[in-house]
Amino acid sequence: MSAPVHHLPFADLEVLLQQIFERHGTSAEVARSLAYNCASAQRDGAHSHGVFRMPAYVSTLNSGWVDGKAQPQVEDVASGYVRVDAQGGFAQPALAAARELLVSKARSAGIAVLAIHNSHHFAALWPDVEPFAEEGLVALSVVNSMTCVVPHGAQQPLFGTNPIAFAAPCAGNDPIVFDMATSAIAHGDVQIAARKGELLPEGMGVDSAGEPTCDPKAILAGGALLPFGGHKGSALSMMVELLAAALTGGNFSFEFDWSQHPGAKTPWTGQLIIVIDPAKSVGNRFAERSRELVRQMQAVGLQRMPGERRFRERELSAREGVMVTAEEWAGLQALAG
Ligand code: NDP
Ligand code: PYC
Repeated sequence: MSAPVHHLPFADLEVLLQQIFERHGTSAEVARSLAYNCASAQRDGAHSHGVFRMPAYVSTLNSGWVDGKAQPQVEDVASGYVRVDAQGGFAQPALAAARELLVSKARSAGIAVLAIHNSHHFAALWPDVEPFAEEGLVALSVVNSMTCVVPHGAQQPLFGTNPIAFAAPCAGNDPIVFDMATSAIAHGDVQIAARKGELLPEGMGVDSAGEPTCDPKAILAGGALLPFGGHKGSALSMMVELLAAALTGGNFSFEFDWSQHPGAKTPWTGQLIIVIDPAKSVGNRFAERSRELVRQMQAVGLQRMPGERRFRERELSAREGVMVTAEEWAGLQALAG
């Protein structure tokens, strides 16, 4: 990545991204939701899903593949179940539309499921779960993406990079949050490595002949990724396909055909979110128990919790502004016209 030259206040970056989304055909509401998500990723140093994604959002919108003005349809299907048809739009506005109902169900029933289908998710997943933990709830989410991962023991790609994100409150601390692709590396990081001319560590992917390769360009040119942790990551990726697609009514990662929409990059799949109110089983003790677990992990030598790097980057961004490289800045200006 080239040297950082801009340090922007978060709100300024958010407004710029909002303008770009609206200029390329989204409603103001969708623009706000996506801009907040993308600016948050940049602020937290989650670079594979920060402003790096903007050209692909724009080419997707211009291709007509996604409806940037979709109005999600929320359905109250059972005491602990909410279903949303995102109407071919983005997943984040669908979550926003259902959020209040989801939380009230989780608080009354103790657990609630949000099943989103007919949706496009092209972002980091932690922004979808972290706010629940900030309200004292536990949240788990999965989303499937686009075929580029070879199931363990198979010869061809089938699964998406299929991330899993989890968030839980922790007394006196930032929430405990992890968010990880079930592939050995996120597709976004492969693109970044290819652009920088860097090699990947071994065990991440194969070339178009199915041979192991460390060359990100070979992976992108007809090759594929591998699941993390062999058969274990592969089983989790399969679970994500089942929960995010089969259960929600969305597409599996291999079921959509975007070939008639050159420039389309956003996977048209589904997303599942499960929200649990820990107060139903342990009163107000859950966050204290979380804290105790962290304490014990640190006592045995743990130096870094998942999520900790992001929270540190967030603090730095609050002090110094959100870092955007010269190249990224020029790209954003061009997209903003
Ligand atoms: P990483 O491998 O970078 O990180 C995974 C998790 O592990 C993070 O919570 C991270 O915390 C934590 N972590 C990393 N290193 C350490 C360490 N040394 N010790 C303890 N914890 C650590 O993420 P991925 O590359 O797998 O995924 C990147 C992003 O891509 C995710 O946000 C994911 O949602 C997104 N993605 C989105 C897809 C979609 O379809 N929308 C598809 C695939 C991926 P920290 O954040 O603090 O670094
Ligand atoms: O980085 O693997 C990825 C990804 C897929 C869809 C959005 N991000």
